[in-house]
Amino acid sequence: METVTTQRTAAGDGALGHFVGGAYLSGGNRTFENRNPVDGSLVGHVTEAGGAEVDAAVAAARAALGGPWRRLAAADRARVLHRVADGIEARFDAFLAAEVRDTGKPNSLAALIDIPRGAANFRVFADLIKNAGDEVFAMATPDGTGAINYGVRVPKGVIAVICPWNLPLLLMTWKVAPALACGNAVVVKPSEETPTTATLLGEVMNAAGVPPGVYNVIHGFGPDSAGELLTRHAGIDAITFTGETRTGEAIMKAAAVGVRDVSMELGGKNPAIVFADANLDHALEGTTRSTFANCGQVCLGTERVYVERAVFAEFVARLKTAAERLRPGRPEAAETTLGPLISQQHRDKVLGYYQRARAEGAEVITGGGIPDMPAALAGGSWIQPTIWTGLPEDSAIVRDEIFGPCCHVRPFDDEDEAIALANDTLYGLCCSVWTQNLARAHRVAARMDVGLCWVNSWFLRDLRTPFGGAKRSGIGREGGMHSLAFYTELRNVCIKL
Ligand code: NAD
Ligand code: 6OD
Repeated sequence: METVTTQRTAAGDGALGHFVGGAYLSGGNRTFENRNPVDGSLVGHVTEAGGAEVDAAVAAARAALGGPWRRLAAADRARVLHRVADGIEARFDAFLAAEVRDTGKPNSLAALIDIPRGAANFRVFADLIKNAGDEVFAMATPDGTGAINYGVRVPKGVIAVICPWNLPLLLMTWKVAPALACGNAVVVKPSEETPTTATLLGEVMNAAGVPPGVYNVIHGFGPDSAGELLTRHAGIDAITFTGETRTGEAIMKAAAVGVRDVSMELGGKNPAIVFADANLDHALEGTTRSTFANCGQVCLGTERVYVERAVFAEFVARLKTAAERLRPGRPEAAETTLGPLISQQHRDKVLGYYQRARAEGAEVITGGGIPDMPAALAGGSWIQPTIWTGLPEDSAIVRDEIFGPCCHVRPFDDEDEAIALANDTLYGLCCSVWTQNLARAHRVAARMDVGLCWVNSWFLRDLRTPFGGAKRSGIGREGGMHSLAFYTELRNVCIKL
């Protein structure tokens, strides 16, 4: 493997390399293209890891496990992680530019959500590990002397972190921060669509004093490439994954060999329920965001909306107006409120659903195609925000996760019907319930088959709370102490007095 300079690699000038043992490396099977979804232009080439690079990254992480990181006092690790957060904030513009080039999302969105959350994830888990207490149980013994049990958190080892492309820095650091806080070493495999911010983070890790090998990044695809090589690697102790349910199933099979632990944050087909007693302005604002934010590419996004019949017509008309007000355009333009989809391939998939909806007789309230864009942006993967009504609940449009800026809206007549419709899905990630009736809010929340239930809000996050999905939306919970539980082995020490 050839070593290349940090500067060249992180700037995207030449092929983007892996970050292994604190240095940037090229080498691997081949390079692949990273394209900007705004206009299809080439962002740069990326080096795809083969077996040798994956071995090197895992070896670097294993070597780091024997080094100082895991032995540091939690407060000292926390100090380093705060410096990582400082480093992201100090290079805010570089992270913003990289994230926007890879994803095409508006600068305003990435500056408000993605990059600040990248830093916040490190601060939250740094503070949490510093203040985490341990369980202690005093017990009686037959001889009367007694015994004391206490828990000791030990790092799980080398964690593989496999990431999607929709919120690259946010979702990667959401897992890397608690893993490092607990004293583990990580090997990150960013999505092939969005490789840059994970790579840039290597520079920040070095500057913050994270020892070499604690944070590693390898690039490539999933099946028969870096992702599969990493998840099958015997040197990996646990796998944390965010992505599609089908990919999660493949990774769970890989994890079964060697009985490795998994955390799975998977797909969704999330409902919103709007009762006639809701504050309709708030429900519309929330549903506009939950359906169209990030061009619908949010796992928590709403693709099914159930609206009480008394307000159905008004709600649909106003959601249509909100969708038609969205402005696609260059990410840096202040008026841009809608980016493109991540790739032409993903647009083909979403457009396939748009065509299918028409063929199945949906009423297309708005959208359904590709917007007219200026010639300079014609190579981008632009798509219209789309709203349908009139499809049966067994339509693929209502059942499959589309992951685009679209939703199907259907009226309901009473609370029981709304709950039954919302729960009639293989997924169970989240829902939004809109009502001003407090008793109803509690009643409905108790009956939703989901991991996260928002009432009169959407994507309102306190990072100490459990995050994860029910049914095919995932296994396990991360967030707060739940992350610490996943990223550590809890050892019980029993001392006879
Ligand atoms: P994806 O499953 O296609 O890919 C995710 C990652 O897995 C990529 O890095 C990919 O290279 C890798 N991968 C693919 N096949 C693999 C294999 N066999 N072995 C190892 N690695 C493999 O998902 P995506 O298209 O990048 O992201 C969109 C999906 O992610 C949607 O389904 C969305 O709902 C889901 N998602 C879920 C959450 C959540 O918190 N539940 C958050 C964000 C996205
Ligand atoms: O906010 C988070 O911590 C989180 N995991 C969000 C997931 C968004 C999905 O696209």
